[in-house]
Amino acid sequence: MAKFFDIFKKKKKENIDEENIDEIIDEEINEEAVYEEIDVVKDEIVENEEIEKARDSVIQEDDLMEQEDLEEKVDFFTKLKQGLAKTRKGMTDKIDNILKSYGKIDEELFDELEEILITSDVGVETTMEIIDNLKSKVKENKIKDPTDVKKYLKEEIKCTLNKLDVDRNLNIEPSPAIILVVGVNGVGKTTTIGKMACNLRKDGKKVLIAAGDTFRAAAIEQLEEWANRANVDIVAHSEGSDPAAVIYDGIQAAKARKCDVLICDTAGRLHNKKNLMNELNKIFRVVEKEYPEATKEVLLVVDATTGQNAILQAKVFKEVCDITGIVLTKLDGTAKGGVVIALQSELNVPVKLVGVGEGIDDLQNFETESFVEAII
Ligand SMILES: Nc1nc2c(ncn2[C@@H]2O[C@H](COP(=O)(O)OP(=O)(O)OP(=O)(O)O)[C@@H](O)[C@H]2O)c(=O)[nH]1
Ligand SMILES: [Mg+2]
Repeated sequence: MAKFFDIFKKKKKENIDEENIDEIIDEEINEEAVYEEIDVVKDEIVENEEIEKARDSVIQEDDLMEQEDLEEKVDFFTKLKQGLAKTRKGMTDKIDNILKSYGKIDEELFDELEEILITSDVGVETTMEIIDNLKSKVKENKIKDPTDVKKYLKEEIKCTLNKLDVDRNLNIEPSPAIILVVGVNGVGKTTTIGKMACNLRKDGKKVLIAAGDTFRAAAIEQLEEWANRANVDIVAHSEGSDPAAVIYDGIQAAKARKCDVLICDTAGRLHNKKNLMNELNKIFRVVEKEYPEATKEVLLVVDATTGQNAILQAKVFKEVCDITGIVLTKLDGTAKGGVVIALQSELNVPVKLVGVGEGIDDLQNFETESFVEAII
């Protein structure tokens, strides 16, 4: 650019020496135009440089976000795998050993696989179905090597889990939404609410918790602690007060504070089905009357370490209320993670979240693909 200016300056001097006024005038007019053009070019260069700089920073930001997404995904999968370590040991290692120990594929091999699935809490009916389909696939594809059976077994399990063609995302759109968390005592309701509140807040949602378990004082304090950890607000009454009244107040507060999601804890220790039904019905009536515009999610929390009992509980709750999703907690504490498969195939309710530890980050969305890859 400097060279360009020098040529102009030189040319101007030469013209004055020749004392050709017209030419000088013409030249000056041209010169002015050229200077103007140069200014435009300079502006364009600056503009282009700025655009390039902005583009570079966007690209860098995108790269960073992609990198973060990838890291989060890797982290998510590692955590899931760690959480499912016991199940992997109980299921995968056994399956691998059986497949390696057989020279050919026969009826006995299928019997052994069947036993491993049943003892991992996949459930008798579901296991039979998986093994029958596996037999047909092995025959169809003329599989001869027992170690090749694993790939087909994985596919069959994925197929069983995917049979339920539903959205596994929490039912919280459009806002406002209300999530009722139900389940028997000790399964992990309060812990799940804390973890879920934290995840939703991180997703940019304004979250409020209602302490609907008024059965014991400690339950309210425990939930308050989780609300603090998750950095969200909580509405609570004192011990022994009416749970439906707490939910009522929670709804009014959620409306006044323009919350996106209201998460309600409930008491689990109701001794019989009639009691449970009465208590939950009262809460549901309050929700219907006071918050008809809210998107509803009814999450049943079950404890994976209780195995077949978790399925029984789910069946009872399904009769009492409209469960829209299941949270399976304590998957990290059991070798029988196969219960996920039984739950879905026997109840036709999607497992939406899984608990893989006691920490605030230990609640994950359930994804068929990563789950099956983590256990088998
Ligand atoms: N390892 C493990 N522990 C969990 C998980 N979820 C909950 N827990 C533990 O299970 C215990 C019971 O959890 P709570 O959240 O109090 O269960 P709850 O259903 O609210 O129980 P009640 O209020 O008594 O009905 C606590 O010690 C939790 O730390 C999980 O995913 N993994
Ligand atoms: Mg609780």
